Amino acid sequence: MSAYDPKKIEPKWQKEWEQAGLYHAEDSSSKPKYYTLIEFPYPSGDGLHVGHPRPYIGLDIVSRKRRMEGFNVLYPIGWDAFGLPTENYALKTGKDPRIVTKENTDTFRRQIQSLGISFDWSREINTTDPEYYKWTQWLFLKFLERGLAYKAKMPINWCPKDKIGLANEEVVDGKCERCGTEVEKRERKQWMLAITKYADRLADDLDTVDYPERVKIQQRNWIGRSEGALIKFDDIEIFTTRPDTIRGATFIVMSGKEDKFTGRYVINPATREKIPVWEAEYVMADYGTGAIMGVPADDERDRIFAEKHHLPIVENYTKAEFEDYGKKVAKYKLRDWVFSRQRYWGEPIPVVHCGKCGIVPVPESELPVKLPEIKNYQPTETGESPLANISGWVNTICPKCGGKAKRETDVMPNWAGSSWYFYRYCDPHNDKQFASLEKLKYWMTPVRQSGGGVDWYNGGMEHTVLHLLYSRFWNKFLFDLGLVPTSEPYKKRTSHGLILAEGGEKMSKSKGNVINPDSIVERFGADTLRVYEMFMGPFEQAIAWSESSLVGPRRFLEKVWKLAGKGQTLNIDSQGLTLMHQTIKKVSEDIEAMRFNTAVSTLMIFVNELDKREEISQKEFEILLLLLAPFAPHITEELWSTLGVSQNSIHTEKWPKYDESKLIADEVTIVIQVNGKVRGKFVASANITKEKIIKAAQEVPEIQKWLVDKNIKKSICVPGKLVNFVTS
Ligand code: ANZ
Ligand code: ZN
Repeated sequence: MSAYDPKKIEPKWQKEWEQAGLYHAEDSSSKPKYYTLIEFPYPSGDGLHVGHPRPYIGLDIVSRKRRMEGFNVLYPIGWDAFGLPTENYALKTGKDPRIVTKENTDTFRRQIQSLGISFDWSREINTTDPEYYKWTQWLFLKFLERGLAYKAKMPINWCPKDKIGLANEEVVDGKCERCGTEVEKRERKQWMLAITKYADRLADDLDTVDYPERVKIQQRNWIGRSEGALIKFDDIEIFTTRPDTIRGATFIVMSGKEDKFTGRYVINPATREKIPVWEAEYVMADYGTGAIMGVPADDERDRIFAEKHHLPIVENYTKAEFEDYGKKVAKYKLRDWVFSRQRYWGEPIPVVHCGKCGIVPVPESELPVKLPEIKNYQPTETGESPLANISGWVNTICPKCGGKAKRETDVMPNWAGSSWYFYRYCDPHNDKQFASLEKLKYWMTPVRQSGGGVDWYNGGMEHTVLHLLYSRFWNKFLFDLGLVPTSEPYKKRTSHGLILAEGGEKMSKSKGNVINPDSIVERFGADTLRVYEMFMGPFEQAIAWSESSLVGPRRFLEKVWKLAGKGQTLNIDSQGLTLMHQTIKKVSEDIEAMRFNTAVSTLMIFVNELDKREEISQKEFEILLLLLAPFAPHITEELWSTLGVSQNSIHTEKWPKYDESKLIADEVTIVIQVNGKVRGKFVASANITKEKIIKAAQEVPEIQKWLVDKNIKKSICVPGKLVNFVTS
């Protein structure tokens, strides 16, 4: 038999699978459907690094197992390609961002395809494709039509270095998430999306989905719902979650830039006392009513403020009944979503400004509003988009009155295209609709379990309050319009850990520690890379790359390869049978729980056991290949094709089932020691008693020489495993 050579077999099978359309999802089928989704990548100029494929391989294993279980599986991929890195690169090099995007996606596609992931490439999408962003613009117009997209003068987060307005979510500790520059506040008219209208449902409906608990907690905290009361102190209305403390309120504080007494007094409606009105920075302008009652006895910040400014503190006062003050209201930390960016490489917001008619939506028949091809991407100092300089594009005709009008020059944030991409995969070539309801119903509504949406969505923890919340919001809005079939977009969400560089640092181009999968595939093969990435540690945890550890998985696959050349027997002994069924059970369950690392080690144990034998049965070898197929699709396909049991691809064969009655061994091997040293072994029935073990072990021929002329002082027995004779 020839040596294992992944370079020979991997490209061959990849080509064959693609030609046969093996992973193409059918839009209707007698099989139940299953929709697996990974977060589509941003095609950066650095190319793929070894961290990218970790989630792709994880869900590839799930997808492949589902196909073998008889599901019609949709496992798609595309490119989330608008955004700053490409624009900044275009700025630096003078290259058209379209060309840059094309080059980058070509590289990413080639690299991902070399890993043998079972994506349905016929459904590939790209958010920068006008045929795609036409529908992003169309969906925006729906928000506008329903009054959920609006323009407002907002103090926005402004990054003076990137010269761009940032969403709250893009500001980390007061600094720009992209470049680390201190963020400034600027007033500007911005497009907003009214996500706060959905705050309650976004929080409540978390109870209906299968997400990791910490993801739910993070989303709930981000939404930040508090139940409290609005109470009027004369004409000043305050928000409190503790109306029962009103008798302890000795001052009012309104939001302001510095601590200062306003000179005013108001009456506390509970005590009828005159209390002073102050201003301070610790009261946020855009939370609650922007004013609070100061209760220094019960609130820490109020106490500090009172002590600093010598305001009265009433320690013992009678608590009021909650019900006495006002009706209950809910306040939220969540803010409406700043939905415009003053940059070039994004979806143009499809409206025009007309002197007579005001804001006029671009008619559907004129979509997409295409980005003009321009030479200069430089953002303007005034904070306007580079599009504002393209007078031929900006000046247009009002669709309503036919008069002169100007196009909106803001573009959408790069969260727009990813807020709905999972619908487009269901119907990627539709030129009449963003996706037909019929196809969405097929792919997104439940077949077997309750709840609907994408069956299994895996992505990074860093997207919990950004993409994951935004897309839930879009989904709820579109659900209310009857355009999508489920009230939640994703039924189940899981997360993977990052792959770090060898030293445990984050991989980054600037640190020069990025590992490119190409060189790994070249030296070890894609199957080894796949098995290694699944074996390296628990899937949800971050873990450092280790080049030297790749040989383990490679040797494991070589062993599998060599098993094909072993002598064959028709019989499986009872212990072999037990191990086989235990392996099926463990690997099946581990995949469902994303315990890919222990699934691989279970397969390794199985292989080591088979490797020890002179002969193995065809059945055991078949089962091994079937269980290994999702992890190492090429080597298993190659060996399967030479077995001659079937003409089909291994990836369309049935996933093995275990037999409950075979899980417990009816025979065991008992090791015999004399004075602590292993001297032999024998096979016995699994329920053999201690007494019988001791007796039978002494009769084993190779043991007798160790016991001749010796007195057995003591026999130590571990039932089912071992017996040790201590002699004098
Ligand atoms: C009186 C009081 C007594 C309060 C007490 C708390 C404890 P959460 O849970 O975050 O909603 N508050 C209201 N509006 C505020 C604003 N714009 N900026 C800063 N603080 C504000 O907190 C609600 C509580 O935070 C409110 O209840 C109010 O203080 C304060 F023993 O009122 B409390
Ligand atoms: Zn007009």
